Amino acid sequence: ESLAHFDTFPPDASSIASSIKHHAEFTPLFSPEKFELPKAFFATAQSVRDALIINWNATYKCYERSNAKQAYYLSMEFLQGRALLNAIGNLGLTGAYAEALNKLGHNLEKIAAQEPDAALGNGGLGRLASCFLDSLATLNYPAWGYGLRYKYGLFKQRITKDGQEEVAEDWLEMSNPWEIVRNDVTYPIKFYGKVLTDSDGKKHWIGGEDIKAVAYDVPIPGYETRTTISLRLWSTKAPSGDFDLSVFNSGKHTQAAESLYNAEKICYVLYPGDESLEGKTLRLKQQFTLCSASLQDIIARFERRSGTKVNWKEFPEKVAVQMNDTHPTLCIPELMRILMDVKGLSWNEAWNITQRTMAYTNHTVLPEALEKWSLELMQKLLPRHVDIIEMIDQELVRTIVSEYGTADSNLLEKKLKQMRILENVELPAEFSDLLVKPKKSPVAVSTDVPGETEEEDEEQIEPTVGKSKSVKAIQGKKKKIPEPVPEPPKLVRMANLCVVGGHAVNGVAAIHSEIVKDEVFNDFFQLWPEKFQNKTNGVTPRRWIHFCNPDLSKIITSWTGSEDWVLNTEKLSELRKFADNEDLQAQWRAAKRSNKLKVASLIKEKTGYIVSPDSLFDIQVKRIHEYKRQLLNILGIVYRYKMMKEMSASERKKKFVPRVCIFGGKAFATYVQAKRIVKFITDVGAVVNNDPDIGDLLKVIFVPDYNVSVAELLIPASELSQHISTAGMEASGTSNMKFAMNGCILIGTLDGANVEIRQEVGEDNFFLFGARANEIAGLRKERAKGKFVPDPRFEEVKKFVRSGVFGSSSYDEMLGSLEGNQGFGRADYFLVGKDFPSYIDCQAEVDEAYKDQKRWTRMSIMNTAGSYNFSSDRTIHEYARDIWNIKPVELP
Ligand code: DL6
Repeated sequence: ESLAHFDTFPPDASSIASSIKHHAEFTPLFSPEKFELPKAFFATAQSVRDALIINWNATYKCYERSNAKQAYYLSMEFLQGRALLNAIGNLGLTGAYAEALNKLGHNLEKIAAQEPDAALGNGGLGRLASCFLDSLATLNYPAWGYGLRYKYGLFKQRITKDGQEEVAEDWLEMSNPWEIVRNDVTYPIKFYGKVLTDSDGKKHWIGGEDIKAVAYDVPIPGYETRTTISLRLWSTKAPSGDFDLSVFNSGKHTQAAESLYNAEKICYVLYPGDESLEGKTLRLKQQFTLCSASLQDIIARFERRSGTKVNWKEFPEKVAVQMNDTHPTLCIPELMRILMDVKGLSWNEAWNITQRTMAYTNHTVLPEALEKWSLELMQKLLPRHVDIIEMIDQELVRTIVSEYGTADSNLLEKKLKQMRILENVELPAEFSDLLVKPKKSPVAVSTDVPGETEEEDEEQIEPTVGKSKSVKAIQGKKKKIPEPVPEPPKLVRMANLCVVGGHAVNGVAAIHSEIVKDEVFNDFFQLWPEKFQNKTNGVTPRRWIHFCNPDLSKIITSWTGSEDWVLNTEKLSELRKFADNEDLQAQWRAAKRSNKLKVASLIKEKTGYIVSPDSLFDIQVKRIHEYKRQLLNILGIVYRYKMMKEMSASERKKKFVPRVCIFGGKAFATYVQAKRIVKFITDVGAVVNNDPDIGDLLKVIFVPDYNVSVAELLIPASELSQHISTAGMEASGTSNMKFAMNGCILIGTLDGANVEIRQEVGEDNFFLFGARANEIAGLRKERAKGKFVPDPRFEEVKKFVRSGVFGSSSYDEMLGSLEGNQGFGRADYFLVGKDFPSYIDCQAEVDEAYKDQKRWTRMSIMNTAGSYNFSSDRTIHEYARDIWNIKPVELP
């Protein structure tokens, strides 16, 4: 094996120092005369990459030889964050790198801070994918991640007096030291064109637009193992020869480069705005690029490893593909297409292989994530895939008809309506007589008032992220003027296709998986109960305790007797027996305080506010969304502030503990209501933080540009964290797991993984409030009937806001969504008003508990101890055993 520029391997500090010096000199990224921070970061990263490549090559070689079954995790999002400290931590080289950098006049922490976050994801779903990669490598599972290499990651968030502003995140500006472009790994990707059938009935997809996908590989090292797996990210290019030199020379420069731009723009941004047809087309092209390039790559590997005799039936014994939500659904028709049209298999053979290979994870019950694509658009862009999808739909119709018979045509109609992959599309001819057809009047007219029927109400009010339309849609009832009803759009339901085309469907927390079975896919569950599973999410304890909270990590190691807990988190539960030990408690509090000091400096640097490290640090960080209810949190804070103002100084000191309420999170650029909430939080902060009556008793901070690196600072410093979604709406949450691991106590509803966390950490160590998931539908109905009597404290708070305390800004639209009686739509879909009283009562209990620091520290220790089950290692073992059927392969 080559040792790159190291004298020894694993390298010692002096060998590392010479490797860093080598890269500073020979990696041509910066001017030669300087060795300042950016250059030192790059040279360090290049040196770490050398170490990773040594293990990476060994891993490739070993997998090629063993030809074991591999899992492929396909995701449009990977939220990797920074790689440097994680990589040297996993390699066990942190001390050696710190020493080497000291020798060279640098400091590891400062060098690490130079790295931009790789933010190729939005939030939980993308970060989960990254945690899974860490666990897959650590546990020696043969696996690959596949995604897209977006030029611009998730936008940078600026907070101004007008609220959130989005700025492009040019994370590749200085190049990316971790990636290796594989110019020899490229695949053709086709769009548009037409399908021809030859005399043998074989289909040929021809013409159209051709581009190529190029592989960029990022090494993913496991912890305390040599296994280093790959995250392969696709970038897009025009095929060589597409630059039209004669057109360029004739002066039409833009036109000459048009096809280059058309190909490259596919990977420009994560989540291009999709209000326009162009935006939708681009997003569909992204999804298809991911699916097609990854499958061609997987198939090429399968064929190469099969040698001269390829047995396609064995494909599912060598390949497991996990679709991370519905975004990679096109894998199903694409695998069918390749197997039939390129490899010559029959429909039945291809379908059998596809179903046994594919599996789907559902991450949300919100309708916007159950993607539906316009059939018309898909037909234009991917005509052969639509043929295949239509065939799958027909087969499904046959199955439904044979399952439910034709005797009860109402039942059959209902089942077909709910289960078909194609929506608003006529039944295939052979079935068209089965159902009674509605008589068509020449001009169909609607006399419905939007929002009048239960069903429509639900549809209308659920805000669709990224669609400012949702706000308009809830503005008041229209008059009863008959309107011509346009033909409903023909759609492809991607989630239904996933359920039909795969062998496993899983939710991401116990309660969520039950909702998936009982509600979202109930019809499918009745038909194929064996497909449905739960895989409660997890997070990697390496990044989320060991590396981000070294002080706590040392304490855990010393009280559990070894560092074993990093790989076997069950060991964390041993802390329970020391929860009341005074020495442990003192060390525990000291670690928390030192983490709080770091956050206090971060807050000062980012916002200018000064906060006291002796206050309770109360944190809510996540995407801004109405169902996550940042509005409940901030209205609770406003209530606290109002009470404080009404009390004497001594009364308020007695009643309340000093708190720093920290928010962080990004609102989707076109999600108007979420942006209003961001602005409101900063407006409240501007008043409260400058109120001399209040001082340190209450501070409200919005940390701008929340990302993985900010989370790594905030979570270790947290004492209370908020997971307060309307019950039944948060699929799992994963930050709740990270907070609990770091000894933070959760306040939350019985939603997502909160339910399981509360069971594990103990009811006494969790602040529970709010309506339960099974009550929500009933409460909404009651609310709609005007039966809800709001708590007077909720009314007072809204009145207080409207009185102008927080500025002249009108908060009518924001507050109107909680009332529904002012032309802003139906009342309080997310039940903020309903849960408000139990929330503020629960917050009062938090104050009481915090006053007793012994009790609080005990609760904190019990949270870390009870978090052992939420390691992504546990989750990955379950996927490997129950869905992928893969086994670890240890490197020699
Ligand atoms: O499973 C990861 C994560 C969950 O923890 C969150 O509860 C859930 O909201 C999130 N889902 C999405 C769905 N987006 N889409 N599509 O991000 O997944």
